[in-house]
Amino acid sequence: MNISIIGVPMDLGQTRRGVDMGPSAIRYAGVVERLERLNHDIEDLGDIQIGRAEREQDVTNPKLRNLKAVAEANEKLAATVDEVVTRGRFPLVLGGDHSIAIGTLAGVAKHYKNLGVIWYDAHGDLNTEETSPSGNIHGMPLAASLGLGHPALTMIGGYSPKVKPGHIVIIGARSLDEGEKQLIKEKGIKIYTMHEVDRLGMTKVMEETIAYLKERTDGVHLSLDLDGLDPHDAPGVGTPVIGGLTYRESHLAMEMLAEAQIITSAEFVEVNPILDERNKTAATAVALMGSLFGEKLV
Ligand code: B3U
Ligand code: MN
Ligand code: MN
Repeated sequence: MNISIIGVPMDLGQTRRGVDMGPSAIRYAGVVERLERLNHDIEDLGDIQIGRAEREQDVTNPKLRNLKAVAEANEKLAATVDEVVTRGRFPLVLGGDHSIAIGTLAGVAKHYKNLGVIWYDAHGDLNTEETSPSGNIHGMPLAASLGLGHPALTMIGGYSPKVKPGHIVIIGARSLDEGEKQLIKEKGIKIYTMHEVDRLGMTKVMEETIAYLKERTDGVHLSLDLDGLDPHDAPGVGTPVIGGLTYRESHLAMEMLAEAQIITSAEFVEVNPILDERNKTAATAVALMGSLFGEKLV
């Protein structure tokens, strides 16, 4: 595979500093070497520049913190991702907080008629400024990609929506706000909360997810929030939630996706080295990328 790595040192989608160092931590954990060992062609495009003005906390609208800065960075990311896909390469985006999924999806979705999305996360990220309890945009990217919320977010890349509700699968959810629960029901979004993961097991969850998306979509974006994993395995995240997906379940999920060959773009987000234990979360992210891109145990 021809893979292009794009770093997004963005921490303005939430209020805990440090997640802007995620791309550095993931590179330090050896992502390029790991994927090169699997005989992929790797191009590291470096980081999207987040300007100085963009880095200042703007709370003029507490319901949409740092809206302008987040929107500007996402426009840049969308253009870069679009260019990577146009060149026939696989975009691998390193976050940064999850608000950057808006830009990744904006860059990817125009290349597909029916893009599928796997949202691997403790949260639904389906809030809008009306339903968000925090005003943090990292809790809104999936809603924005569905065309819901502020036009500065929904119209990134100049079009909306990026994805249809019937083409999304959420995996690992265990912290959903009331507005998000309503939206999931109303739109019929497929979701495997921790309840279903425990009940069915990860094998069945992934078999069903793969079959569901294969039937409906012509490409699948994997948006993996490290807080989908249990804090024991991924402590370096801004909003840890106990009772999460294990290291082993997550590897199995990545291996099954590799085997199914359905993933056409991916992002790994919310790695916060300041909150981490000896770069454990970044190392976990890199190990999962290894499995996603074809690493085998024997
Ligand atoms: N749902 C909450 C919390 C949250 C969302 N995403 C993360 N945390 N990482 C919110 O603020 O929207
Ligand atoms: Mn998230
Ligand atoms: Mn999350």
